[in-house]
Amino acid sequence: MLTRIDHIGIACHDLEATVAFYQETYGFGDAHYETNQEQGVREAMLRINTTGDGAASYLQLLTPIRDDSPVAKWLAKNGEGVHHIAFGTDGDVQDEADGIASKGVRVLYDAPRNGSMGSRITFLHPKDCHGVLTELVQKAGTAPQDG
Ligand code: CMX
Ligand code: CO
Repeated sequence: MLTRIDHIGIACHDLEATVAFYQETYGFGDAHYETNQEQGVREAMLRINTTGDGAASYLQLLTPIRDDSPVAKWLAKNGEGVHHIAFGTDGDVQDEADGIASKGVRVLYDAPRNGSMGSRITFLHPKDCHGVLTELVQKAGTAPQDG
């Protein structure tokens, strides 16, 4: 089941300045910084609230580290702004993706890839989701093999 808004992904040019904006304007706390080579981004996760499924909701601020990354392409076309939304699963993310694919929505990856903070992620094509790039997230520690 999809049980939370895991995060909202926001593309930006200057990661530190954008983090500072969210902290100084809204009072959000420390950011978790990470580079995801495969996705071609450096990112900062700002936790907004915990959720009823034992996880949390975040803002994911993203800046590209390569010109050919999806976020670089999107920024060049659209400028800064909301890039994607991410729903969190309470179980196996591939099972969720398979269920959604069976309804005719294109899943972008054959198998889940690495996301923020040890999570496993996949994406749904925005053209099949009314214009919204949609990510599915299984947080670290919820894989069946992790108990
Ligand atoms: N939201 C909504 N629509 C989007 C979009 C987005 N983020 N990105 C692209 N599109 C639309 C474009 O506007 C375009 O529409 P039109 O044909 O009507 O102009 C269409 O999709 C094709 O766009 P494109 O610029 O040619 O881009 P690509 O097809 O090369 O790539 C996508 C699009 C979704 C397949 C690619 O961005 C992707 O693989 N995304 C998943 C990975 C990702 O985004 N990683 C970064 C985040 C990492 C993380 O969250 O951890
Ligand atoms: Co994301």
